[in-house]
Amino acid sequence: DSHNPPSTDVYVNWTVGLTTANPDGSFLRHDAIGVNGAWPIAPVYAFEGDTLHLNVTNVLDEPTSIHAHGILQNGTIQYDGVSGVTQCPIPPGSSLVYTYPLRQAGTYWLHGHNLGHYVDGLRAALVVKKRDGEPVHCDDDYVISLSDWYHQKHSTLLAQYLNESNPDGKEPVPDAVLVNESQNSSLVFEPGKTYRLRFVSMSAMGMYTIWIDKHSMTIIEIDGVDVKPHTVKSFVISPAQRYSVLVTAKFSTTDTAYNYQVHSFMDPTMFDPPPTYNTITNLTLIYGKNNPLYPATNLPDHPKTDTELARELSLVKPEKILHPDTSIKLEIDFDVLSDNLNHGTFNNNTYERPYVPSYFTALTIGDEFVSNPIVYGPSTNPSVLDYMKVTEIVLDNKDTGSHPFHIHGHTFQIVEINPDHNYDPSNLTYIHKPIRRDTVTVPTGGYVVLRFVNDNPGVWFLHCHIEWHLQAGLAATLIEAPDRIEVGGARSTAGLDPDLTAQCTSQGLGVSGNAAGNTGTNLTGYVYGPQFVNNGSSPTTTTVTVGAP
Ligand SMILES: *[C@@H]1O[C@H](CO)[C@@H](O)[C@H](O)[C@H]1NC(C)=O
Ligand SMILES: [Cu+2]
Repeated sequence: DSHNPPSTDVYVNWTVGLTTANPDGSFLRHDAIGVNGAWPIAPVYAFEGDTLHLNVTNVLDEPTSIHAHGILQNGTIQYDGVSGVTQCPIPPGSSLVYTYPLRQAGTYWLHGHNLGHYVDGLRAALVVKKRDGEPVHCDDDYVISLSDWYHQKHSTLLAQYLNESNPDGKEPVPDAVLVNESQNSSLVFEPGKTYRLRFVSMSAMGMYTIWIDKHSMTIIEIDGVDVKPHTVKSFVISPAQRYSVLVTAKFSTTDTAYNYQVHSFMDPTMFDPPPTYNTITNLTLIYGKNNPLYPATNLPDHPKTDTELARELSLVKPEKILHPDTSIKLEIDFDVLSDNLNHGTFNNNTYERPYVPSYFTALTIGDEFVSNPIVYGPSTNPSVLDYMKVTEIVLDNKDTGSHPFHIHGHTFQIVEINPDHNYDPSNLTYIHKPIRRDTVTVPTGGYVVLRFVNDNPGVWFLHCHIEWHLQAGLAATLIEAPDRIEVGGARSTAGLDPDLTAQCTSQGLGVSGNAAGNTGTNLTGYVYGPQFVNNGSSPTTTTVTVGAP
């Protein structure tokens, strides 16, 4: 409506450093990562059409970077914030101003994209409101973040996880489940009003089932994409996903005499051994500050999963199923590789960060080689996509856990999702009116087929959003329309933010040439990731890995 301000520049200053945090009240951490000396980090709010200027100053003693999850960065990929893909991480003592227009209304989040920093706390919601008013009425709008919390630093836990003594790849078990980064958060509900609750999962690993005592939820948005209102009792949200739901407050005096709880249940069976504490954390909806709590209801029986919602939800702007020009099949698995560590793999190949960020390779390698996947380095799992063609990606899960996959630079149609068996081209049941989102859970022993138009030239990361699995190499790069990748009107690094190139150089990392910093396809000196050996059963060699930390 006309009350909303005209497009503006939104300036946010984040000095990223260590801070104290004790969100579960049982362990004071001095090495949490916060912003401007505080944690949790306040959400960032803007209107569609605004330009965000996120000035990040790194006062940690290790490099960092910030990604805006779900923001498509069309034309602004230099600020996508992925270390090793679109930039070298910001070194200690340096700053980078991430500058990009916010063209998409919806619920997003900002998080560290280097060294698992978001697991240590470097995460915040990013809410972009529609300038002309939301299509669905609500009286008020709240963010509810969901996260897991560890008492130890991510790097300490990572060293235990990626360790020869952990050949099964058992992930670190969180010490607490948080809602709005707390275990006793609350929101005020006024009788009869309708609220939009924006659930944002900032989880490192946990999947949460959400329900509210005696209140139903009407889903209206998934990952920044508007869907037709669909009422559910409960749903499952995976790491990095978002759901906006409408909830209408009770108005009868019998009902408003109570306060009610929003429950977030983390499935303990994902962990080995499963956590023994109560993995349900609640947020209280306050109708009156002295009201008794309405008796808590139990975990509902069939919470809606990605698999069901992909068929039950429909887009506000319906789309027909896209017909693919190219299909890329990625088999997901975990194996002990040649470095004796358990890694995530696509088609038996694990991701290893290149010496030159892949986007810089695309800008500098030259016309003759820019569309040749070899120049990006075999250990970046590169796929080259042609401009305006339709890409299909089959994520076929051969692992015994489910994995939430995210693609940077796109929302994608989910045209098939099946938890019952692995991919079989002769046995597919397509979803003809697909939804779109940017993060999808690939079920255990099942698969997902997704499709999108190659309309966003750039180098986009495709990875599991379980942060442990990303660090274990479950990632790939999409080199999209490389012949059209340019910055400041040219395919060279001259038009880049000069801080980006300076920050690579100051850390001894490459800014031009192929993945090894050479010309053409000469990969002399290229550091491959650890290799697949005999089904991982008998590792023989150890690969020394270098690159950005
Ligand atoms: C949260 O709600 C659940 C029931 O869903 C209950 O078991 C648990 O004790 C509650 N937690 C707290 C801290 O009240
Ligand atoms: Cu995973």
